[in-house]
Amino acid sequence: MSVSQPRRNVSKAQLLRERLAKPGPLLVAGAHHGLSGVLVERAGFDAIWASGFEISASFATPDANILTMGENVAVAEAIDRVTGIPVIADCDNGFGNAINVIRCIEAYERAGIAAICMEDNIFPKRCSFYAGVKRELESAEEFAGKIKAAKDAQRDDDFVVIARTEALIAGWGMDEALKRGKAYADAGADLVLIHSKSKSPDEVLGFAKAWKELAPKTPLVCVPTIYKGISAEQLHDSGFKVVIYANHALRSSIKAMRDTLGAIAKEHKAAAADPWIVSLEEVYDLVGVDTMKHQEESFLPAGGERVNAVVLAAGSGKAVGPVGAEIPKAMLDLKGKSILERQVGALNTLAVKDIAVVRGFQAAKINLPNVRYYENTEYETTGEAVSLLKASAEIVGHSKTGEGRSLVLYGDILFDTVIVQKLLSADADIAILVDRTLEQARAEIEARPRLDLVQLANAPANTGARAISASGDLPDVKRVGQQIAVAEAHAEFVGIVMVTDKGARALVETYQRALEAGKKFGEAADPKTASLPDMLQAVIDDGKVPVKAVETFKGWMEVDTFEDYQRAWAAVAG
Ligand code: SPV
Ligand code: MG
Repeated sequence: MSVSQPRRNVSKAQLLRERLAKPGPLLVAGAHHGLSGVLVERAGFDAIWASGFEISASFATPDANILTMGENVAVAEAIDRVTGIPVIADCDNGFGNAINVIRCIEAYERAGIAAICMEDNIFPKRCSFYAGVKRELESAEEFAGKIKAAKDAQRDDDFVVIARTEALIAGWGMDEALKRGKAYADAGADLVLIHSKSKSPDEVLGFAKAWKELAPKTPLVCVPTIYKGISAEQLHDSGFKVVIYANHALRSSIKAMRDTLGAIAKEHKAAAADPWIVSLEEVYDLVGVDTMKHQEESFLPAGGERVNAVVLAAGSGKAVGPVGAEIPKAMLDLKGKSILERQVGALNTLAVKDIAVVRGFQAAKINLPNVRYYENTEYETTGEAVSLLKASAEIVGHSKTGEGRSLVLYGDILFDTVIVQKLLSADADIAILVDRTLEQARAEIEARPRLDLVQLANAPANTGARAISASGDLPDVKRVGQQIAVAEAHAEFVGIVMVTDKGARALVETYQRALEAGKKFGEAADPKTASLPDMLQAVIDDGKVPVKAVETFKGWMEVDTFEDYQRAWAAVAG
């Protein structure tokens, strides 16, 4: 199976023909590079207009045949390469006479372009909208010859040639426009584009009305840039098959770039740009970083360490209040993305793509793609330990060599990737992330119920400076659980554990033994209700595999109460 683009057995030209044969208007939007092409496709348009206006502007040059044919083809090809819908390339006037057109068609067809559009401006042209510039048209006869040359030059029968007349733009009147349109249709144009810079659509609507009598078999194309109030459906009802929104992606990007740069230049702070920018993750998504990762897995020699993750997400959001009453807590929305989606995104940026989620309360509501699921159907009467046991196959023996590492995390926490990166670099069979802010904020911690606290053996001096940068000897965890007095605790358990295969076995086996024996386990009276800290404590008490602490100062949030939820909303990026 391909891990990149889907295999295609129809050409883009054929695809365009199929789309043209469907009822209703064919919606097309302009692009000027691969990325804007991808955005056009994702917005749901039928085809992409490789706009001369946009491409010229992206080079900061006027739309006046200043760029060469080669430069234009290269951009159209770049757009076509990264998109699955047809590209209709704006070829201006074919970059010369009929002889130039022949090479132009050859170049665009070779580049995979489905259709080209050629206009009857002389070479060099001037953009249809520039005021006060010299505007001349070729003779209809000369331009019809260019259309004939184009149709003769194409190799794929499905390749589409659109002829565009500028007669209305040049002020030569409706009769001339119709005469030219008809001459180009007779010369073999597959479609005819009538361009207008009138503020009212009446001009193009008048053309379309007359066209029905004149050349009903040749569909019409329009570009409603200046007469912008009319809908594609209205245009379609009046006789237009193809509607091109030619330059809006470019113009919106100029506004966004200008405002973003203006804000940074004014405030001298990157955060000033936040209102106008997308997240880095959105960029990764648009450029296919995920696909590249799959390709790396499929085609690069295996090496490095494979890390997987198990998210314990069986609980409900009831404790958070009415917003969470009817959903799993992990599915609580934070500015359009659930906690779990944010966790998966963060894990993915850490190259942890192999993710399993243990569901329980309202399991069907957790349905993210690219995640494996386990069910703890007894979530009401059991604890995290039972949930983790359901997914124990994920952490015990997850790598064939036994060298892999696994993360186990609560489904209600948000975290900075850097702290998990630090956990992953710990040289230990079991390491847990602990937040040492506690030592500076005991009063605040005292006020919060049911916190998982941590006591360290030989706790190192608590200096924030060391917390993120330290490597080397990690302190041992002596106790972890909710019954530790705050005054005796050194840290708070963040809810993220890293285990090697050996660590995973210790964690699972000590718990399994306790379950079989059915006696008190850690702080849990019944081992069935045991928590993740109870499992860790059992391993510590067993004394065979040390549990190490990796320190952090904040860099994470737990969503346990409504106040937490509000704080999380304020903290996350949209
Ligand atoms: C373009 O987008 O380059 C076009 C359409 O040709 S227009 O700018 O309206 O002429
Ligand atoms: Mg153009």
